[in-house]
Amino acid sequence: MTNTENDALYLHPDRNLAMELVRATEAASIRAYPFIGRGDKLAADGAAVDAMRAFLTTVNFDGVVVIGEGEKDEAPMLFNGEHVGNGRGPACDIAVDPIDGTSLTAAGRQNALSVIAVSDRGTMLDASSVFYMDKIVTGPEGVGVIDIDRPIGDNIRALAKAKGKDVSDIKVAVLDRPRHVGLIEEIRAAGAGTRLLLDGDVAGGINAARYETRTDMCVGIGGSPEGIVTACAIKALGGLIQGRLLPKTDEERQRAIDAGLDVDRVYEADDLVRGNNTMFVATGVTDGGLVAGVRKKGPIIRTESLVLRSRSGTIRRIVADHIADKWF
Ligand code: VTB
Ligand code: MG
Ligand code: MG
Repeated sequence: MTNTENDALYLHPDRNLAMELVRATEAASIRAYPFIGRGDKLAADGAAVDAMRAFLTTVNFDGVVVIGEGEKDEAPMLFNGEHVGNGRGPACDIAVDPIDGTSLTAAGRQNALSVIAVSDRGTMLDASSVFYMDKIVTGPEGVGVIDIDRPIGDNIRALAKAKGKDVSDIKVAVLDRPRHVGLIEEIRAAGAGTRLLLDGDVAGGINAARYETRTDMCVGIGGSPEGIVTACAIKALGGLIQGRLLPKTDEERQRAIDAGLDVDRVYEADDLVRGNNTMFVATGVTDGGLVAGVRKKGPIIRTESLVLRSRSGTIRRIVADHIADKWF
């Protein structure tokens, strides 16, 4: 081995991990394929969870699930604290969402993704005791400019200025929920436009941070697991995320406090996931703005995935053809 090769290994001991993990999100998407549009979200999720879990056992790493399926989507496995991977290789925290958008998948709607995020062991915030998080996500232009505590109109104007855009050209992604009626009004009153999401604020956040999309910002209350996962992606893409946990009951608030969480604090990207070694992989389940959904083309199943690594600052798009006979 040459010195350069040696250095490369030393500097990037887990460089291939992201590329290995993408197999697990591909598998989850492929297994979810027969359930797209079939009206059974639990069956879709179950198939994706099984596939992801099976694939993860073959991956060279020692992962502990910090954000799992259990609590939120009532899925059977990949629970918080579960060890995944073959136990050899880097010690990591892992966040999984075998399908973000199980209802979208069951309905045959767009924007369902299979997602994994990984960071060094002990760096991911375990926010599993609180279901919801209020968040704001933008691209790099928002850093030092956006403040989740200011009125949305101010943030929109500040971002427009930083981006050199007219406010009327700013598009803000928001989950289409009754709780956001007021927020949506404020966004429009500021002169910006909304992109209402049925589900899937991970994809919404990533699209807000990517430079070539039509979304400039993603705001509002979504899942707190999705907030951590988004933070992993944002670290790789560059961009801003701020989040505040939002317990709905006194009991939930107390559970958060007992878990060492600060429900008044604004968590920045570096608080949601520490360090600069985050990886994010996602494969499309159904078509979306981020990646195409899994599709069958004759004897082939085609998947499209995104692989982000913060340390290298790379964004890879991977299209894979899988021989359908081997899967079904
Ligand atoms: C969001 C959305 C997810 O949960 O995080 C949402 O991005 C939050 O919960 O796709 P509500 O549905 O109660 O608003 C999902 O819809 C499902 O994980
Ligand atoms: Mg899910
Ligand atoms: Mg989800």
